[in-house]
Amino acid sequence: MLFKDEMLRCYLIGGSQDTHHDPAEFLTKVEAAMQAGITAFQYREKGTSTLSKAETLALGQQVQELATKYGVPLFVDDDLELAAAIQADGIHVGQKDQWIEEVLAAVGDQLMVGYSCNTAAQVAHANQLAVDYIGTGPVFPTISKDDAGSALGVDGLADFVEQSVHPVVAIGGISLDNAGATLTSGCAGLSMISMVLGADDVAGTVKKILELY
Ligand code: 3NM
Repeated sequence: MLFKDEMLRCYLIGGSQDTHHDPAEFLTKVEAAMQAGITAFQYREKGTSTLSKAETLALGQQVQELATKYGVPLFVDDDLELAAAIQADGIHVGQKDQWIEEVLAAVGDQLMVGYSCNTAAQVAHANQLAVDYIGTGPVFPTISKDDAGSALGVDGLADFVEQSVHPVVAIGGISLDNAGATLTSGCAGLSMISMVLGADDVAGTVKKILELY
């Protein structure tokens, strides 16, 4: 699948740890979000996830079926083997994950590749690489990642957007209250976990994000 900047507009991230460790609730919410029009989904079993490797694969296969049904580009966080096993469209690589150069050499021709950048030096490094997009944050304090570091704020994000040759998807603490302000940074889109997976009205929340464009 060819990468398009529009894929970053409403980019949902999540795994079973983000829905009270309940895979059924996770799938229900992911399906509602896909049906409502999220522009990409990243499957991420991480942090406090309690799933075994086999359970992660089985849930990933169900996510892949939903992504195919709703035509949503599917990324996998930091696991090339899993990405291949569920025929994902892309891989997202963090600074503490596998070396981005190795991932690009292995699958850069076959998969879309995203890369997390949290400092100006990391953005400068990404500018030298053939990644499709960078994820930059945390823009605001987040409850979803223990080691996310201090918040950049919208001005810090805007500096990175200006510096980056790649489209930037903003991440970290994005809510309906700050989404509009975040977009003033010039970022290509918004990625989120808790705003959508923690919402009672998943579809309504996704639609409100899409209406910002
Ligand atoms: N990466 P929420 S912040 C997965 O700053 C992730 O790189 C971050 O979750 C980074 O939308 C984050 O619930 C968690 O704040 C985002």
